[in-house]
Amino acid sequence: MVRKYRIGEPIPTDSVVAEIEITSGEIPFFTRDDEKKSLSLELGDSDRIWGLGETTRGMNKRGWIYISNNTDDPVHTEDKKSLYASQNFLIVDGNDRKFGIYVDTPERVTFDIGYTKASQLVISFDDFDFDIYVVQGENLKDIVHQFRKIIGKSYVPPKWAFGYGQCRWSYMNADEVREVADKYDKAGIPLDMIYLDIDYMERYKDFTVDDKAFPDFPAFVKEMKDRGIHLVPIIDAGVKIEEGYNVYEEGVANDYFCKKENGENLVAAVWPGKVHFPDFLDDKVRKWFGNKYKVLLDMGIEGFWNDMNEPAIFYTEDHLKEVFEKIEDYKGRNLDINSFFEFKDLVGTISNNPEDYKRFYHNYKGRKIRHDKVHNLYGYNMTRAAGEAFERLSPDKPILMFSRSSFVGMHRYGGVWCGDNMSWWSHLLLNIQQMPALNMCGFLYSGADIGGFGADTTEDLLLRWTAFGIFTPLFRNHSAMGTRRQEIYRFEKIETFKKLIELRYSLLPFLYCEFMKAVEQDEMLFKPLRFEYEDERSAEVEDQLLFGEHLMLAPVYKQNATGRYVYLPEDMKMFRFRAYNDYDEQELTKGDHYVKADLGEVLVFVRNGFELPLVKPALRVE
Ligand code: MIG
Repeated sequence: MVRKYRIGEPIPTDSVVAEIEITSGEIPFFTRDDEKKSLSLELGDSDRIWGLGETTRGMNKRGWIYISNNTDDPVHTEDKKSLYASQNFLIVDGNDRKFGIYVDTPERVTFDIGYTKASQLVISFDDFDFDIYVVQGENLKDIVHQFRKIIGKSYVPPKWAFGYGQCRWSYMNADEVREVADKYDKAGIPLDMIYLDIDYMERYKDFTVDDKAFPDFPAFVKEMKDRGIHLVPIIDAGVKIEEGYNVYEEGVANDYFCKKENGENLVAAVWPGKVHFPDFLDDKVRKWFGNKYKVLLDMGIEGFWNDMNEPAIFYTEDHLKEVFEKIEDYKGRNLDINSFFEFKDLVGTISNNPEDYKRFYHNYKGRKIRHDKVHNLYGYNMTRAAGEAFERLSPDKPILMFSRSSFVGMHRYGGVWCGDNMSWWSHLLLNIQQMPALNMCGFLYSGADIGGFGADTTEDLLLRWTAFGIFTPLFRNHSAMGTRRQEIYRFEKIETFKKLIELRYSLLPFLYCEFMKAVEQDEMLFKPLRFEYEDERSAEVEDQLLFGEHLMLAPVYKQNATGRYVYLPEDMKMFRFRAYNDYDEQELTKGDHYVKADLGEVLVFVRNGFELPLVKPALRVE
């Protein structure tokens, strides 16, 4: 059962699709403080909090403070409070009460979950305008199910998007892309996608292709597709300011860009240099921008990833000007320690500066609204623009779409990847822990950069991460420019990698069925153990996952480990895969076990006598 309460006059988000009448009266469970603009709840000692989507730290969110404020921050350490997404759904899981809440507002929301006071959950708001949905159900799974029912069905990508994908920032020209395809084919390793990062564009202009680097792009797309490989280009939020560039010119002529208070288009800078930001919150702008994807669809492209849509801002023209003026002041002055740090801050905080988000406006549902009030909806609406366009432009053929920034509601139009993680062992664990929380909020087609995006990967990390990635719907190896190259054919244990990727393809029909069931039935694909087992031990397991209805996963995520402890909440059969056709099986009893798992071995625990179906792998999903 879901009840909806309203405080103040919330700005709509379109995240909930069900029509639910507002219940009058007090919000149950919480104490409301209008002066402090907060809701608070006393927590019992053993209460656990699940949810909040793509955030830092563990599965049980208790003991930290999370802020919904979509941020382009490439360092996802434990001390961070905001990442790229705002997914304000959480579940309070106590011994005597279990319920979910969804806080529906684009504004900045702070979830202090036993941080300031261990015994309190305090949700505080910048403004005090929001809808809150209180979700009750028979158990944790049912609470998620009830919530998912009101936000609408999750996005389903084309089948080939369940294959393996190789990405790198950046493959600079067609030959580099061909080389990737050749190396995979030569080694006989399955591959369905090669991603194009920003350098395929002409000077980073959306919906253009650099025809020196990629001459006759449609022919190249076809060449690849004939080999069974899909090219998946990136699209950035900012539109380059350049005379003669049609997207820029149409946007200016029709007033499609975000404006400053004085009515001029905001000038910010991102990869293309100076850009304007399309006002994705405006229906007509969404339609216009969405139609632009047709340029690439017409060249044979069938999938995209949307980036920089928090939006990320390197600097705004106005802010930069102010900084230069202040720097003039510092010139010739004796920079004492205080003024030195002021000076350093001045320059150091110019990117993604909160003040800049207060300097431009949207035309949203007929109202002029300052960006910071609806900031969290920007990436969502960029992806919605694409998703709505694909329904018109490609009604019979699904198009792959996933985004970096997100908000609940966007799950109907695309998936997400978890942004700029690092080649750290701790981020493999973070990937494991983020998956169920994303699923709770409707994001099923999701995954993180396998091997880690920033910093240099190692062969063993990439192997362990690939072993986990076998199960994530989005299975993409991606890394940043300047880091160690991490295409798997560059490593010594190429045969081991090959067997892991083959195992993915061998499991594909099963993985796809589990995915589709989760979509159709509004269920989670990945669940914390707690969601199926009532025992106290299960509630504390944060490095194992239930996958679909029948499997439990226990990835190895520590360097130099040749095995790990696994907790079994019931008797299960364990498979230790070295390849789809090379594995041992063992019946294990409920309780703790130390289980060996060497590099290249994948542990799969099967529940209740289920027979795990494997097929002979192929080189392409099709
Ligand atoms: O500021 O396009 O998260 O996947 O490779 C970096 C370059 C911009 C951030 C994305 C990453 C991508 C990179 N982008």
